[in-house]
Amino acid sequence: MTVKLYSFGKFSDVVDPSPFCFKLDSFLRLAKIDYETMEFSLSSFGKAPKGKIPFIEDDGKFIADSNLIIEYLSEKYKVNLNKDLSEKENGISHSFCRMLDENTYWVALYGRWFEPDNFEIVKYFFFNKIPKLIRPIAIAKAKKNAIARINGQGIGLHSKDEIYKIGMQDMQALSDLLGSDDYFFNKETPSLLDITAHSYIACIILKEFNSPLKDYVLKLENLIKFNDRMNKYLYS
Ligand SMILES: N[C@@H](CCC(=O)N[C@@H](CS)C(=O)NCC(=O)O)C(=O)O
Repeated sequence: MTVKLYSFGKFSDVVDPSPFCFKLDSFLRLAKIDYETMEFSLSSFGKAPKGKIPFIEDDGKFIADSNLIIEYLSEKYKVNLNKDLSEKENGISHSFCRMLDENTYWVALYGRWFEPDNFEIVKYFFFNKIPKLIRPIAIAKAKKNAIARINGQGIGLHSKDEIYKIGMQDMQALSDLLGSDDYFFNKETPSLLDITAHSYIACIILKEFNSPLKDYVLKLENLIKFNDRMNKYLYS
């Protein structure tokens, strides 16, 4: 049975501009699960069980949230990407994945929606299929929602410098944890933290977007080499 993956789809030279969708795509590849990516349109949000993307359809069931989907599929297909991790490594992996999904993500989102040049690209990618007449209304509504979410989460209440510093600290911690290893925890093959970290690094350094966070990450040589290694492992 083929899993249907509802994501945003290819953007620039990455499989998806959303780290949640990117991570899930990497998981499906690594786990060798048969899947097809459904074409994105704004109406995909209408089908989304929790109003967010990604989600999957499997055996007639719709399941939302990248991490819950990974848990569901890992159980169903008896896959454990963290099988070689010790309890301590598992604990560290869990904390870093949460840091990326629940903290770093918001800094990246801020960069996409609040840097005017980046926002022009966001507008084009997400809204170019919407009829021209109603496009400005759809964009204004989406921006209002993004501001509400960013402020509601709390990150948007900080100054621009503070926001980027928060993201830089996360990426520095990731770089420190990886050190000179090929994969996190010096394993032979990627684990959950590898695919999660890869999705964030790749999305932050996308050539179309610019931000102080991107500039910072580009200087973290081990993360850039890791990004290349993961691209080769999964996407070439
Ligand atoms: N916890 C969710 C987060 C998914 C998420 O925030 N997706 C964003 C796109 S990157 C979204 O759908 N945002 C639309 C909204 O919040 O209205 C996951 O891991 O899948």
